Amino acid sequence: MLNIVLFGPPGAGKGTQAEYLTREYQLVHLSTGDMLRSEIAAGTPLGIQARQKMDKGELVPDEIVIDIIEHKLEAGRGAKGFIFDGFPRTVKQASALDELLERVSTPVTAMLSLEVDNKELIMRLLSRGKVSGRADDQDKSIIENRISVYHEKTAPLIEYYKQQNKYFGIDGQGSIDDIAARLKTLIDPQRQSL
Ligand code: B4P
Repeated sequence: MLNIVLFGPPGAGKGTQAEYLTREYQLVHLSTGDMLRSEIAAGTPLGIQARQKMDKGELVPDEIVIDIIEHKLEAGRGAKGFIFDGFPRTVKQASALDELLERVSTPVTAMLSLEVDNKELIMRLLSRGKVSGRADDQDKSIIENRISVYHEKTAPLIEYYKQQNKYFGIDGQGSIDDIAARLKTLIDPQRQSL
């Protein structure tokens, strides 16, 4: 199986590029952000709990997202592989993912980290906020909090995957097509060696 962790700060282009990779390699796209927003839209107890965190730019508790991913992995049995978009975001989530994948005898193939400078991230998110209606994209101080949460809790995963020889950094600035081509150049050799 081809299992890609698509990584990067908020607004790096994870969701955008995941759509392309899902089509290109016929993978199952698992976006924890999208899943949590569906729970919010449905008004479930989980959604109400998640919203309190997301609207402030904080991470949703590990237990909640790990549980969601576990169910989705079970539902995706028989897939060619998965794109993990926005998951894992903490070391606890990363080790839970390793354990969950071990159960189905398939590891993470590669962690692809989109690198974008803060000024560009803020600009992209504020501009998405004008059309998305997402509360976490409309306020500069919430966006800045998301970026600092990324540096504090999520960026340490770069070291986690470096230790497994699975980390690949990619320039996440430029046109969406150019970045997709950069990702493909990295993924194709990984895929051939599976
Ligand atoms: P997510 O839904 O994962 O979203 P994101 O970090 O905002 O951004 P993403 O990186 O996918 O956006 P994209 O660049 O595609 O998370 C939202 C919240 O959910 C988190 O803050 C957290 O509270 C919670 N959450 C989610 N997963 C969690 C987890 N595992 N644990 C705990 N909490 C979790 O898009 C950004 C914009 O940039 C778009 O408008 C896009 O069109 C534009 N763009 C993309 N590429 C571009 C390019 N090359 N040039 C110009 N613009 C570009």
